[in-house]
Amino acid sequence: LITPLHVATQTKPITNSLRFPQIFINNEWHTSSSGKTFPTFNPATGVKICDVEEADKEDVDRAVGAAKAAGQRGSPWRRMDTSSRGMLLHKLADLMERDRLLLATLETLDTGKPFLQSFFIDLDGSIKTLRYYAGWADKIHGKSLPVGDFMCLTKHEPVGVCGAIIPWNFPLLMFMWKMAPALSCGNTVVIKPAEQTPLTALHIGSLIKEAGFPPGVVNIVPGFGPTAGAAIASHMDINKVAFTGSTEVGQLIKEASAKSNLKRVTLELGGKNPCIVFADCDLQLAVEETQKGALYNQGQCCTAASRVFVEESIYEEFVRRSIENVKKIVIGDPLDPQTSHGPQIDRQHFDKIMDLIKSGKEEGARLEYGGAALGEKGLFIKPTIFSGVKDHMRIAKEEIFGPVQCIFSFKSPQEAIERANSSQYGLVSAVFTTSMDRALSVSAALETGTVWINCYNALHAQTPFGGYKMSGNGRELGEYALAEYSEVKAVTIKLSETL
Ligand code: TXE
Repeated sequence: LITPLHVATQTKPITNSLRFPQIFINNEWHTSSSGKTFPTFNPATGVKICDVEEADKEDVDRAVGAAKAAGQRGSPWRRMDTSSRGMLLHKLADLMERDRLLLATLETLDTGKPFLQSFFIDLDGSIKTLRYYAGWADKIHGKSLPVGDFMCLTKHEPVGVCGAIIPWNFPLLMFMWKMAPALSCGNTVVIKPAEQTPLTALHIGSLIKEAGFPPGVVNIVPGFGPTAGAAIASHMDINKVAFTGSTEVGQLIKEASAKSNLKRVTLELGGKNPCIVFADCDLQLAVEETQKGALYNQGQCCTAASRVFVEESIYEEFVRRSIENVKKIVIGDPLDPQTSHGPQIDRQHFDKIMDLIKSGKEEGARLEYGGAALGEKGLFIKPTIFSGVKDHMRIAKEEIFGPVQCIFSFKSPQEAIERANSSQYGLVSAVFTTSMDRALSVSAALETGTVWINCYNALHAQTPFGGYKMSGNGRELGEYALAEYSEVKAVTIKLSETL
């Protein structure tokens, strides 16, 4: 059995491993220019883990200066053989494997997510993302295009300094989704982790240095959104920004880009993700996958299966089995390897979820399970199931980002598709049926960047991920992400001699 690093008091020994709760610029650790720090807490206990140096605009400026210098023509990073660039990414992945237990423990302490999920899902996904893009580093190249009396070459060049603004729900994984393709394409980065969860990002800083990346290639600026985050979004020397977070902040980032230097923007925002469960499906599979989709990571996923449409003839049985299934969830200390459900990230978020649960009850959805906090204090919410949910209810329209499964019923495929698509969001969707014919025609009609068939949350480094509509712009992961991190230069040569 894999267990977390021994944490006798849950804070003291682990803080000994946190040698550097500081700002990481040019492979060195810095205190903040303002002298300010901010605390990060364990959401399972409310206990402060440590204070972290708080980066502000001035620190972002220094980080961007370092990143710009590191990526200049003639710099060691720009001149590095592309295979060596890939080897550095592999080296970082090796170091993450070495420190996997520490990183998973830190991730669980800072986010409250169950330890085995940190260890197997977050760490596995992060390491695989690095190795996937390590493999691309020496395979990114252009074409030669014959055009009459000209020869045209295309070259794929780095975009330059890339900013990344990371959320708290998958701190390490989102860091890798952004940093790995950026570095693979030869860019330099300035990364702001979420203020709730800076710790694993900072440990990665120490591994970046140990792996041997030249100074300034990766810079990490822990801090808050309206200060450090906004400074990245509006910086004149940042050429691209990648953001994962709320739709509201996504709009601010695009606006800041437009008003500064028109930097490229990729956004991965919210979702209100529909699952369509047809009567001919493998019912138990559909029950388990849709529920895992709704409740995974305490429901704090942009991919959360937040609208489950079930065909009328199997609706009652589906609800009955969903209630049976939810009873298997073990709520508790996220550091206990038996635990499968931890606390929400912070009080503000907890209150938002509880308010939406209240609205579901008031608007007439049928509470089948949960619907309350666990205990008087703390941030734990019981996994919750509502049936009889109607499209006009707040729980049907707003992103809850909490452990709430909403079950709807439908009569015809046309109706299900129409209702599934009637959302401002378009991130992911899922179809459960044993008819491949139906699965393919329904997936063609769904307006989402990903459609899962008979599975859920099946994310892979090789597969592009991103949203339609207000779920975002651009794609992360896979070969598609490389285009987001490269400029294509056309070099045209006039051929004077025709032989
Ligand atoms: O997100 P924010 P919050 C959704 C989810 C959640 C809601 C609010 O519905 O309930 O958003 O969560 C930085 N300029 N998602 O408040 O504020 C911030 O510091 C630049 C979906 O945590 O968007 C953090 O690093 N940056 C989601 C990051 O943005 C700013 C993941 C995300 O924080 C900024 C998280 C600003 N003005 C929440 N303001 C997903 N898609 O997975 C904040 N930030």
